[in-house]
Amino acid sequence: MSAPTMRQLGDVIPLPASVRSDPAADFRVPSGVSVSAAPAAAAVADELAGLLRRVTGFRVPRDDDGVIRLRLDETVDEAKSPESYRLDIAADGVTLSAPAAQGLFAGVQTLRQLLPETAQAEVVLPGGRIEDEPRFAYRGAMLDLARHFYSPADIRSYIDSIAQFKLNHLHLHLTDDQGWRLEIEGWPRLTEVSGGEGTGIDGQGPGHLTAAEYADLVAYGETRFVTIVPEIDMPGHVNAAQVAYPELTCDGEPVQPRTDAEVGYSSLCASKEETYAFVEDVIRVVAGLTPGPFLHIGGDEALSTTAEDYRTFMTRVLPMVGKYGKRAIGWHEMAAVELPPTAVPQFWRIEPVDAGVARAAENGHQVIMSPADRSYLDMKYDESSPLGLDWAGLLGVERSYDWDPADRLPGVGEESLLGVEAPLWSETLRSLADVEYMAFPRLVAIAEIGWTPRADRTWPSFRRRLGAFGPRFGAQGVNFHRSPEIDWT
Ligand code: TNX
Repeated sequence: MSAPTMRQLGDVIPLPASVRSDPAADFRVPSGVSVSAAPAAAAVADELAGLLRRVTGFRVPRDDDGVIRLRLDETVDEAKSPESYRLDIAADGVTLSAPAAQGLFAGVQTLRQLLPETAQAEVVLPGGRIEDEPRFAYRGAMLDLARHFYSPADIRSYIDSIAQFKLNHLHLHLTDDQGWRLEIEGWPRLTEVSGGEGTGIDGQGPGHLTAAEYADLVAYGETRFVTIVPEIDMPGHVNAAQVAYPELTCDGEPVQPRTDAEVGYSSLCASKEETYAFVEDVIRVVAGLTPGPFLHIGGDEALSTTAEDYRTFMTRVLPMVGKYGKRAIGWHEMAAVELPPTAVPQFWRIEPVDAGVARAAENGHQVIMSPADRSYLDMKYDESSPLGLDWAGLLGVERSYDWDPADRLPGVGEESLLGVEAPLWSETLRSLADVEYMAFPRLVAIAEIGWTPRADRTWPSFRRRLGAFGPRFGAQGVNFHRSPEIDWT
C-alpha cells in the first residue's frame, strides 16, 4: 500500500498566525475515532465528524471521551478574538480549543485543509500546534444581485465556498438601477415590477428574494459564521425603485426600466418628504430582517445628486440606520458628510479621491478597504478573460495578493481598519459558475490578507499553497480559474 499522503501543518490558507510542527506527533485517525464537544459546540463538532466520515469511511460518532476534542475555553482573556483557536495534534489525539463557537469553526476549517480532499485508506494528521487568530475582524465578499440575480441555492453555495477561507461577512448588493432584489413589506411593486422578468443587465438577471428566503439565507450564514450585510444603494443607483414608484422622482413622472450598464443617472429626491418615508420604511424592514450589526446604504456614484442634496439626504438617512439598531456602512463617498460615530466608510477607488476617508479615520471611524485595482473580482484577470470589466485595470492573482490594506490611504493605517472586502459586480456574469470563475482564486488572496499577520505573508508561499488547493476546488465542484500564474497540482 502506498504511504498515506499527508499535508504539512502549515499548508493552510489563510496561513495561520503561528505553526509549530512536531513530526513525532503525527496522528493516525483510528477506526474508532469519535468527536466530543461541549453542547454549545455541538453543531461545529457534527460538521467535523461529517468531514472525517467522508475521508475515512469510519462511523465517527459523537461521545463524551472522543479522541478528537472540541473545547470552549471560558477563561479566555477579553482581548482575544472570538475567532481565535488553538489546535493541538498529538499521536494520541487532537484538541481544538477556542473562546467561542466561531473560533472552533475557524479551527475546523483549518483541520479540513489538513485532511485529504477525498477518501483514503489511511488518514494521518500532521503533529504539532497551531495558534491562530485573525488580523481583521471584518473579512468580506460582496455579491451583486441587482445586475444579475442569484438564487438562494447559489448564494448558499457561495457562502460554503467562502467560509472555508475564514471569510466572515457576505455583503449582498440588493438594489441598483437594473433591479430590486429583496421583498419589502408595504412596497410590493419594488419586487413585483423591478425584481421579475426582464430585469438585470440586458434583462438577463430576473428574480428576487422573498423576505422569508432572505431570512433563511441569514440563518444559513449563521451556521457557517458568515454574517449577511444587506445593501440598499441610495441616493443614486435607484432607477428600479423609481420605475416601481414614480413618486420617488422629483417631478413624479414615470421613468423607463433600464437594463444597460450606465451608472450615475438616477437619484432619489432629497427635497421631498415622500423620499424619507420610503427610505425609513425600507431601513426599518431590512433592519428587522437582519440580525447582524451592519446595514449598508450605498452612497456611491450619486453623480446626478448635487453635493448639497447628497449632504441633506445622508444627514437625514444615516441616523435612521442607528434608530433601527444598525451600524451604517457606506461606499467612501459617504465620508463627505458628518458621520455618526459607528459609521464605516468602504473605500473602493484606486486613488485617494479626497480627504474624506482619512478625516473619518482621524475622527475614530473604522474603514473597510476594497480598492478596485486589487480587490474588485469583476476585473478581468488578463486580456484573454472571457468575463469581466477592465476600468480598474487587469487583476491577476499575484496583483490581488501583493498589496496591503494598511498602505492604501494616507492616514488610514492598521488601527483604523475594520477589515477588507472583495466586491464582485455582476454586469458580465450570468451564473454561479461565472461567479466562481471570477472569485476563485482571487478571493482566496483577499481572505489571506484579511486573516494572516502581515509580516508572515509572502507571494511564493501563497502561490505554493494555492497550487496545492486545486484538487480541493475540483472535488468541491468549484469552477475556479486555472490561472497560469499558479502551478496547479
Ligand atoms: C462601480 S464600485 C460601481 C458599481 C459598478 C462597478 C463595476 C461602486 C461602489 N460602484 O456600480 O458595478 O463599478 O466595476
